[in-house]
Amino acid sequence: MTEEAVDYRPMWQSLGLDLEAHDQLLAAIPQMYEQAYFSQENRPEGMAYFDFVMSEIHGLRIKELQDHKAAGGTVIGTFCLYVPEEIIRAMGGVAVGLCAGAEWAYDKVERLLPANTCALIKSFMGFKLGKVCPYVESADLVIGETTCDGKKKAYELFAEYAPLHVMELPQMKRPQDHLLWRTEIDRLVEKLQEVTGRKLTAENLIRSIGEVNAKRRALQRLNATRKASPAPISGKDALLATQIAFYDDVPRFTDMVNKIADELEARVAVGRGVAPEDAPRLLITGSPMSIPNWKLHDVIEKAGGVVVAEELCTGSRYYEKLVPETGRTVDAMLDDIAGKYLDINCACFTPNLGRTEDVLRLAKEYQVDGIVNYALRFCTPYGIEATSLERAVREAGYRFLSIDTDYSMGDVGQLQTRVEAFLEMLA
Ligand code: BJ8
Repeated sequence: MTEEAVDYRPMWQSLGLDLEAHDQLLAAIPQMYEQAYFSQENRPEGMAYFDFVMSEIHGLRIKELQDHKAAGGTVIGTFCLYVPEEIIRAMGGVAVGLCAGAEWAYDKVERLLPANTCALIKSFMGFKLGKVCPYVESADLVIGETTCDGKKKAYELFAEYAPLHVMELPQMKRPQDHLLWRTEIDRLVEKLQEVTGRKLTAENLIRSIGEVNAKRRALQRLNATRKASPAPISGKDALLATQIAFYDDVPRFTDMVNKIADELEARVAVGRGVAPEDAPRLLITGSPMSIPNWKLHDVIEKAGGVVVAEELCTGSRYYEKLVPETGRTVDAMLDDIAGKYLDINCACFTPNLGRTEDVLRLAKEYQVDGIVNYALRFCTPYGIEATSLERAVREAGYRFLSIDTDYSMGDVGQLQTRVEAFLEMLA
C-alpha cells in the first residue's frame, strides 16, 4: 500500500453505501483509534504499517478488492473462524472477516432481533442494515455457520439482504461429527465453484495452504515474543495485528508481521519493553474482539497491566494451528483442512475441554499473573462456560476475573474500577 490522497466517495457510492451515515462512522473511528493507540509510549516502529492499514480500512483496501473483482476475482465474507480461508483463496477469492465491533443502526436492528442479542450479531446486522460496511457490500457471497443459536437465527434474516451460504457445523467432535463436517467442506467447495467459476485443483490448494500457513506462522512469531518480560509489544497492538489478519492482503500482511517480529525479537534480546517488568501480565479468553473493539485491552493497559496473550478467535485460536502441508491430492488436503478447523475450541461445542487446556497451557507459557474471561453480554456459550473455566483456572492457582460487557462505552468507568481492583490483587 502507498499513501496518496484519493477521493473514495464515488467508490462507496457505487457500492450502495449510505454516504451520510458512512461519514459519521468514519468520523468516529479515528478518534477512538487515537485515544487507544497513539497514547501508548514506546510502540514498536513496525506498528506504523498497521496504523496505515487502519487509516485506509474503508479506502485503499476496498479499492484493492474492487480491482481484484474487476480482474475476475471474488470477495467472500465470513463471520467465523471455522470457515476455511485456504479454500476460498485457492479459488481466487479474497476472504474478509465481517464480524463488526461497534454499535451501529441498533434502532433498525432491534426491529428484527431481540434487544438482548449479543453485540457481535447486532453489530453485523447493523452494519448491513445501515449500509456502512464496504466489505459486506463488496462480497459476492457471505458464508455463515451454525455455531450459536443467535448467529444461526440471525443468518435467516441476513439472507434477505445478502447472498448467503450456511455451513452446518457440528456441536460435538465425535467421529460421526467429523464425517458430517467433511461433507460440509465438500458442499462449500461446490458453492464456491459456482460463485467463483473456478475449479479447486491440487496446485492452487497446495499454494493457498502454504500462504495461509505462512501468515499464521508470522503471527506465531510475533506472539511468541510476548512471552518475554518485559513484554516488547502491548496487548492492544498485538490484538490489532490479529484483527487485521482477517482483512489484509495475505502475502503483504505476512511480510509486515515478519518485519515487526524481527523488531520485537531484537527488543527482547536487549530487554526493551512497553511496560515495566513488574506490570501484572494478563491473559484474556472468551468471545472474539472485532475492529474497532479494543475496549478491554485499553482499560487494562491504561490501568497499568499488560495483556500478553489472547485465547480468542482474534488471538491464538486463529494462528496456533496449521493445516498439514503434506497432502498432495484435493481430497487429502480437504481432509486435513476439515481436521484442522474442527480442532478449534469454541464454546459452541460440548464439551469444550480443549479451551480450558489451551488457557492453562498459554497461562504457563506466557507467565501470566491473572486470567480474564471476556464474554459479550447475552453470549450464552462464553457466559456459561465461564463457570467451569473459572473452577479450573482457580484450581491451577491463577486469579480470575469475569467480564461481561458489550460495545458501548457506558460501562467503562465500572470496568476500570473492577480491573484496577484485580490488578491490585495481583501486585
Ligand atoms: S469460532 S467464538 S467466531 S462462533 S459472541 S455470536 S458465540 S452469542 S462469535 Fe464465534 Fe466462530 Fe466460535 Fe469464534 Fe454467538 Fe457468543 Fe455472540 Fe459469538
